[in-house]
Amino acid sequence: MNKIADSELILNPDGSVYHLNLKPENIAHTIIFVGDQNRVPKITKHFDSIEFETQKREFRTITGVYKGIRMSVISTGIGPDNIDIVLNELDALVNIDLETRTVKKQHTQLNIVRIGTSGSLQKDIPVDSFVLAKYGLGFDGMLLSYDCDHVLEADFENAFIKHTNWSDRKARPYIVKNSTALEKRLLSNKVFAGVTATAGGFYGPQGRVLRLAIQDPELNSKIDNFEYKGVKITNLEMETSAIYGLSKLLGHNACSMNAIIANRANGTFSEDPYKPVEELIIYTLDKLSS
Ligand code: R1P
Repeated sequence: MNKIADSELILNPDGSVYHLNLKPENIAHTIIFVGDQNRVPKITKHFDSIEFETQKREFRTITGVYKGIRMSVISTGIGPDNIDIVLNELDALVNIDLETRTVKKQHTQLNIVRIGTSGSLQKDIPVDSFVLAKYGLGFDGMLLSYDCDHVLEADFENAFIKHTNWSDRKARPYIVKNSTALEKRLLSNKVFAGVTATAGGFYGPQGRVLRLAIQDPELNSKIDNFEYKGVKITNLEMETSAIYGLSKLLGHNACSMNAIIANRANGTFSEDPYKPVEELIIYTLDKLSS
């Protein structure tokens, strides 16, 4: 068995994984991701009990029990680069023996649900609504560093690239499906469903113009009116495609839920963005425990 070198899987002196500061016993197998570290206690305040808490940089973890289910809530910070760290280190906690630094024979699967905030790209998906991502569409290119063709939706990607006349100078967009099992548990008529697009930045990469011109000013409207087999691109944020891609590669289940706090199609922003986030937290906890 190949031993993973100290430089490749970095552990802290106490044996915890380098960025997340976690040991295997600190995490549950049902994990909620949020972007903002201050959103972590907004979820765990609903828990019946808390057993563990830690933070390093933007990565804050609280583990406890909600209605009899052990869960961990982890903040990922902003962006796909952070998701690369979080997913790989969480997977190492369950699928690598940290003592021998070898991959375990028995695979452990995690259930990962993101509770995020996002901007809608469709006029009819208003602020304060919820969106579930059937697919993640990555503009960030992060996943493409991995051997990943087998988890990608190639026909869907090609249709999108053709429709948008995507520039070769930018990373190729990639599309990955969610976990159908988690979608079944989380979807209802209170939730819009579609493709969540993920950008590797907040301003230019999402088509926002302040002082800098962008490569394709028409891109957001081309994204709005793209449709593939009846599925539309609903919203734009910064984590979902990376979560879906790495989860699928590593053999974990993932589903991403976003509270819509901005509508990019009509230029509106929620009057109280904390309200839909709080409502999505309660909705998601309820669905995960029923
Ligand atoms: C940008 O403001 C951040 O907010 C959104 C984006 O994906 C990005 O992380 O999500 P979170 O509120 O979950 O962080």
